[in-house]
Amino acid sequence: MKRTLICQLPDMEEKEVLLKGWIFKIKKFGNFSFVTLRDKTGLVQLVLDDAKEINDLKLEMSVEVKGNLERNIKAPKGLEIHVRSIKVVGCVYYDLLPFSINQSKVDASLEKELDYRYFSLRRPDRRAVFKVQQEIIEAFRGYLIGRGFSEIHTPKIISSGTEGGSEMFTVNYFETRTFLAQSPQFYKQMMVGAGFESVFEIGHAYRAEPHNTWRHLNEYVSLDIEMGFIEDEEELMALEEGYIQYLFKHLNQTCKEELELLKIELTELKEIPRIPLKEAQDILVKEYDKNSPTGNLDAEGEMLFSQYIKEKYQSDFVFLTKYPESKRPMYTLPDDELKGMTKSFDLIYKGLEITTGGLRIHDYEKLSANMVKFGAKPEDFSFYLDGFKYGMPPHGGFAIGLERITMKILNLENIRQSTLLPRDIKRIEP
Ligand code: AMO
Repeated sequence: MKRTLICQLPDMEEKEVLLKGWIFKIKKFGNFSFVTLRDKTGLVQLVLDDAKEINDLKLEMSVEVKGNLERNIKAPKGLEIHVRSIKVVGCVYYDLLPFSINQSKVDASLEKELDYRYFSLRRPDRRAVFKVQQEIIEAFRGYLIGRGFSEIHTPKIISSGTEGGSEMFTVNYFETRTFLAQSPQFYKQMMVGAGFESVFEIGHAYRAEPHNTWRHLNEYVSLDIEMGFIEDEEELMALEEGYIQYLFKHLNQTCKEELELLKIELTELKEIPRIPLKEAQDILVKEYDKNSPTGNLDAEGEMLFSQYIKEKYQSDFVFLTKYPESKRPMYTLPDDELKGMTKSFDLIYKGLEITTGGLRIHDYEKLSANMVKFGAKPEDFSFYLDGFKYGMPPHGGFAIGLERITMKILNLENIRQSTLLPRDIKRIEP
């Protein structure tokens, strides 16, 4: 007999079916029991009346069930399975479950849920986060391939940093000290110059940031884009805005059940306001008496400014533009019309930066000079810099943090909730 998935049951006639899954709930009555079976597609009520079979069942065993599908308006979703036989195919070895997963409230801390990730993800609402995440990636890929982009995969073991600062993990690579990539920045630029013109990558990035916050991971997935022959950063912001509009429509089509389960409503996205950083800083002082660090907003500033934008423009998103040279990596293109500023931007979504992007310096001599200005030795970067000797076109790009955008779409409080198996300063297991 062929297996039926729980999601297929509503469209089937009343007949005998074979289901496979886990025992999610057991409710015993006098001479019968209701058992909820869970598979990857949903939940269904089983009706059992064999006392021995019922007594042998324990929560979370995996089982194969043969029974008759019957319609019953009193049953959840109007369906139940009258069980003829039930076979345990995955035994359990516990006295007490780590915590209960079949109640609406979870009786475990986030840390405990993460310790038992293989178990907590059995909750349909926890797994729903990752279905949404899967579709964020699917939409990213679909949107860009539809616009002629090529997907690339670049090395994560690298010889030098890309983003400046000291936030790098070292790796012993035979006799050499190497690093885990902070981003695919150099390689995505290199591939633009190599003739692909427009590329994207979905891959891990590593930051040895020594702080444990609700928005930082030490390993995250970066959705990267780079494109050649563009004139200004407005084109990049338009591309990202287009992606987010496309994404919201895609999620409403592909994740209807998950969004309902997680109580998320995604309304059509309007134009995203674009505001120079300096103006945002001035608004923060004027409206909230809030001072910002030089050349950036801090976490509180991002929150307050998002609040302001929501009230003024009814937008959950805002692009901050024109960051100062001193606060951007050495590859960022200075803005000739605004001394000391760059042609770069951040995208803030519900109080959190989810993207950095901008135009890059594409002229070999200017890039070498900028490296020196930033205190780097051009010869240390020759593997990257030399590619600029052969007609590198004007180009730019951006990167979206996958866990951050997932977290904000789903209104989660901590980035670890949108990370399958987080790596942070305290956690490298499971
Ligand atoms: P940046 O360093 O700002 O830019 O990173 C881009 C985006 O990646 C996400 N991100 C993180 N997510 C979780 N934990 C972290 N520790 C973390 N660090 C970064 C954020 C951030 O906006 N090369 C440039 C991008 C470009 O210009 O194309 C870069 O990596 O969502």
